[in-house]
Amino acid sequence: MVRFANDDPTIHAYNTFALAQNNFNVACIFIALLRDALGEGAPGEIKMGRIGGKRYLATVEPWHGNSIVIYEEHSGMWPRRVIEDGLAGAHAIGWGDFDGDGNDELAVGWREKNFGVAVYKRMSDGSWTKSMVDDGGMAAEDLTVADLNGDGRPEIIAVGRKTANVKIYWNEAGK
Ligand SMILES: [Ca+2]
Ligand SMILES: [Ca+2]
Repeated sequence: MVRFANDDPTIHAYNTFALAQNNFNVACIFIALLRDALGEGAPGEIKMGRIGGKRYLATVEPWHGNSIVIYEEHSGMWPRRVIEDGLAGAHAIGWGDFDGDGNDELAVGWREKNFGVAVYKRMSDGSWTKSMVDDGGMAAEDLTVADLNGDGRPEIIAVGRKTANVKIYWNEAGK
């Protein structure tokens, strides 16, 4: 189970700062710069992770849509699998080994209806489980994944448009 610190009110207050709407672009530039620093590049809605030594491509389909789709490395055509189809305005994805088991999980943010951030994990039987990271506090416009405190466990950094905020979800897995 991936556990994040966003439910801790102290950490939450310390790490969360509301932005005026006209500062939203500053937050987006921050994310873009962080991505450049990480060499993550573009586009924003197709990202590659690794599970069991295989490459997995994650996409939002359709563009800004409701589904999260995974393409698993395979000889010939890569099989397509819809792991989520109930989102609204899905807009942000990022891979990271959040629980430290050597395999990547997929962080997803969406910005419409019951917006939020969740992490999806591929289980050994091929199914995917969903863990909510933020339920209703982040109308995610974009997110990125980076280890900000150098403990080897990546954090999730997300920016919200409708919620006009930036949050760092500190990764407390294994603590
Ligand atoms: Ca993992
Ligand atoms: Ca960390």
